[in-house]
Amino acid sequence: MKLIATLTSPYARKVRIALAEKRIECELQVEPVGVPDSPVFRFNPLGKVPVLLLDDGTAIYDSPVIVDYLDNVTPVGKLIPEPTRARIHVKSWEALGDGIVDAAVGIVMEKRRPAAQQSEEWIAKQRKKIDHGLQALSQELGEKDYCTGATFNLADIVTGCTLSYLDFRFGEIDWRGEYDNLARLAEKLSKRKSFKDTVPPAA
Ligand SMILES: N[C@@H](CCC(=O)N[C@@H](CS)C(=O)NCC(=O)O)C(=O)O
Repeated sequence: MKLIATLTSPYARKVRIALAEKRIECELQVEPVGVPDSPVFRFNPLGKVPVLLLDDGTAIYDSPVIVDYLDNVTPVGKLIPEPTRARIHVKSWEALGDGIVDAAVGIVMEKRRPAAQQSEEWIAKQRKKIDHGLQALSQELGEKDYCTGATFNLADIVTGCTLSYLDFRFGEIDWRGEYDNLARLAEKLSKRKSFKDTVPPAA
């Protein structure tokens, strides 16, 4: 099994942390994305990472599908609970975290375009999603130890990757100053080996 990824993708980091937490061995293949002849198109018609390549050549994407698959490969370190309501709660949390990252990645891409082609209005619209998303994450977390209660699961992985991506690309967003509870959670998560081993390299 092989994971096609970049070292800076927050979606790929989610999968790498899930692999580590579940103690699943997987080769990492780093490939460039966002370039016209990216080799990733050979595995994913959308040209996006992460892609999980199974030994029989099957390509699995995107990150929520990969994590769902991995969680069923072994019961070790279950990341998504079985009961429907609990499962949907965790998956909704994943959708929220990924949605914040979608907006953040979108802004990063927009700012790479020539200045004259950038839309301030579009950037402001994405920024609103980030701000509202952070508020929702904090409200949902409340005073709990982990996102959905007393135990670590996929919701925590996604939240940790999301907050860390904001640090990585948007140092000016002071989410720690605004949300004590998110700061506490992020600090706790950053001590896990799976998070330490997947910190993105300096930009
Ligand atoms: N919904 C996808 C998003 C994946 C994604 O957008 N990955 C970015 C890297 S952070 C990418 O490959 N971008 C290249 C492109 O859009 O061409 C997932 O969760 O896997």
